[in-house]
Amino acid sequence: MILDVHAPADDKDDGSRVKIRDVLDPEAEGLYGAFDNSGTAMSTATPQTRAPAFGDGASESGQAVPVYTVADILVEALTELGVQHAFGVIGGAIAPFCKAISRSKIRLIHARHETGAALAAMEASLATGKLTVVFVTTGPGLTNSHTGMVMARTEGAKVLLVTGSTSAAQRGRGAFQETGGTASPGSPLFTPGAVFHHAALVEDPRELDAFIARLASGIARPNGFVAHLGLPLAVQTARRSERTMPQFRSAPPPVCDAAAVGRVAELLASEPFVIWAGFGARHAGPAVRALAELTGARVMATPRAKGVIPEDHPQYLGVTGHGGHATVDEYLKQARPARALVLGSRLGEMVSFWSPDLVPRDGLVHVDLDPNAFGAAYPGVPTIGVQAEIEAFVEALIAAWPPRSGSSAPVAFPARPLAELEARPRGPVRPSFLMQGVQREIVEQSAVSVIVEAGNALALGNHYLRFPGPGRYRASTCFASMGHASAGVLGAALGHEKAVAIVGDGALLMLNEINTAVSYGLRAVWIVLNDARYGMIAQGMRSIGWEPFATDFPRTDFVAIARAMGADGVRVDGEGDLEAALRAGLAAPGPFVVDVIIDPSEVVPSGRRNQSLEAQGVNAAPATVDAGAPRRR
Ligand SMILES: Cc1ncc(C[n+]2csc(CCOP(=O)(O)OP(=O)(O)O)c2C)c(N)n1
Repeated sequence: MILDVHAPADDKDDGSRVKIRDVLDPEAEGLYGAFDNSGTAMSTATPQTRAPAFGDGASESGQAVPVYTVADILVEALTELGVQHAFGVIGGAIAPFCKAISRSKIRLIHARHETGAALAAMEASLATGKLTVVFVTTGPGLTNSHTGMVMARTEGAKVLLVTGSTSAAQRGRGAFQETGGTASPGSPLFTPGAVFHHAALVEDPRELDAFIARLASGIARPNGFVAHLGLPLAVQTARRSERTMPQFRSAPPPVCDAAAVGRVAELLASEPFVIWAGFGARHAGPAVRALAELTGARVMATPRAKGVIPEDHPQYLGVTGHGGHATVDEYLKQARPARALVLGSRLGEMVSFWSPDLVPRDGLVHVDLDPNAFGAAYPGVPTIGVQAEIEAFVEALIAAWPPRSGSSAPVAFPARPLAELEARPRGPVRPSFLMQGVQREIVEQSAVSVIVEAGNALALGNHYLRFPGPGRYRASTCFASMGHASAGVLGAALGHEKAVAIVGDGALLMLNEINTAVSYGLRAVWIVLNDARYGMIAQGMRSIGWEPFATDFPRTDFVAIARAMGADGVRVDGEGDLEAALRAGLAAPGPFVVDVIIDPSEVVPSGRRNQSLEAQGVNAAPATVDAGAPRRR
């Protein structure tokens, strides 16, 4: 008979701490034999073998001592670190960890695909600012999560991937979905590097302390942290007599030294400059606005920085890069500021298209936490790199700004309002008309967040939507996996009162988590650009002189799909129906699809993306090896 103790489902003190009792929880006991590694329910017979016990359950005096499973210890530590949500798909190899989550304060969201779970977790983290957990099983569970983890890294989220792995005694013997050890030699999935800031396969329960300490210090960083913890099944259920709680408390972000700020202030005050705000400035909205108003500098934003200063602010110029605004180029040509102050952007392709037109004559003052950003996109342009956290830097710059400096904006440059479109009586909905509707009915009438999908939605959102503040618009301009918005909207909905995804029909067919949203009653809305094709690909092919091939697919009825999965929806065949449909989406108490039949002939404002593809050799190799590397003009 086993006399050690176990943490039962309903036995909590303050709702987060696991209390210990000296009987074995029969429900948890059954769990060890309850699944095969694919998650299929099997017999619940009492298992013949038990995981090894760390802590023997009895002191020398014969008194029972508390013993905790590693899974419970980990979940308690994660709760302490602020985790609110865990997304994933359960399989046998991760079942004990999931069980521990299910009896904690952390909300467990059981998704339909690991990629969807990971993308939703990423968006939940970005919406809440909290570490979010992804749980997956061995083998395909782990590999399916990979895209989401890469995206989480590129989007600056705080995500911990917890994966089951094969217990040591079964490794190398053809274990089902075998993962870890010799089955994954040197795998980047278990190694810190381009995807994971930190990764470990914990073989001994005592290693957990170091992992949790590393996690605690990692999530204190201002620019995201993505970690992977592989837990063999036997380790999840192993027991220790001591819990491990994170002792680390966050340190203030690094600030650059006052002398460097002073030199930058002198330099920028000497001649007109423009502010180029990036994703890294998203938490520094008030400071960036104050700097602009103090100095008179105009502000341009990367797509992910939309709303850093209100997009109707008189000093705001517009968006750069994909879906960007001509007003930006026109201003730079007319006003000819001397420098750009870049705040928290790598200035990559979809943000700049590496265009020399966006670089003022004396180059860039580039502020970023990551020094690898300096000179990367524009290696030939004079750049002063300042390694600092953006808000702290901008506040220091304001404090150091020389009194009586002149305005940086000698050219009066009115923002050009968007044309007002009338609903046309027949024909499918023009994408521009749809976006006008989204702006009026959703952005201006509510505080919901809007997330745009990889595809035409990305350029449309960047170009047509105008946000009064930061934190309501999500777009991916780095990794941009289809499914980002269609699944990510679940996480965004958990962090806001409601979230709206603008998605292509192809993306929603590739990956949807509508059914998961129904399971949990999430207030997620999908506005579908239903054009029965991979529209961005078809338009892209045309723009580089190709006749589109293989881009069409059968028209899909997404309202029928939504209803079949327990959600609701409405179809929009013409522009006259749009307003009411968007209002219905906004008012819907649960998951809702607005299926909009789109006019595929209206070319979306994708900026220079297709020219950029040509410059990279989509039709022929670039003419010279120097092509695409802009230099000082
Ligand atoms: C996972 C993944 N595969 C392929 C792509 C390349 N890609 C970008 S947009 C696109 C087509 C999008 O079509 P759809 O979702 O129907 O949206 P539309 O452009 O028609 O609005 C493809 C295949 C991608 N971004 N992500």
